[in-house]
Amino acid sequence: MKKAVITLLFLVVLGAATAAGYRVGRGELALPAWVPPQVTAALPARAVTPVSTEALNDYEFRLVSPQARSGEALVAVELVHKPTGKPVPDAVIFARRIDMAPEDMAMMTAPLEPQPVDKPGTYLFKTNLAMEGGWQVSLAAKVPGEAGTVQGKLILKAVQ
Ligand SMILES: [Cu+2]
Repeated sequence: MKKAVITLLFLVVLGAATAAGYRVGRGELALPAWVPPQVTAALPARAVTPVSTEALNDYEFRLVSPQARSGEALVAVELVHKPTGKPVPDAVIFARRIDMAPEDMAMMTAPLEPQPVDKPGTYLFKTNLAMEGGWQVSLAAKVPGEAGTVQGKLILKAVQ
């Protein structure tokens, strides 16, 4: 009778220890500070959710119009999620540049100032295209819910 109680107790403790070990392995349970570092080092590395950069190939910047009037101009860009064809609102464009790289004049730049726009997924910029010809719009953005960066290089033609 007494032996049966001890066996049962042993099984309960073993079960609890196994469950705790499983949770430590999954990173759900932190090890207490008194566990020696050798033990901590021997444990397998916790599974880290891989950061997918591939997903960002699903996004694309597109010029609403491939041409603009030279001089002061508004440039409208749409950010599209290609698999669904849907515009992507609320992207944070953290880098932007416009220059005449297509005409071998990469040093010739212009302002590219974000403007308010009421169409979700469309991003509007004010610029001044001092010269007719090809201009390259370079953009880098963060998309809500995505870890990586969306980049775009778009060719805009300034016409008279
Ligand atoms: Cu130029």
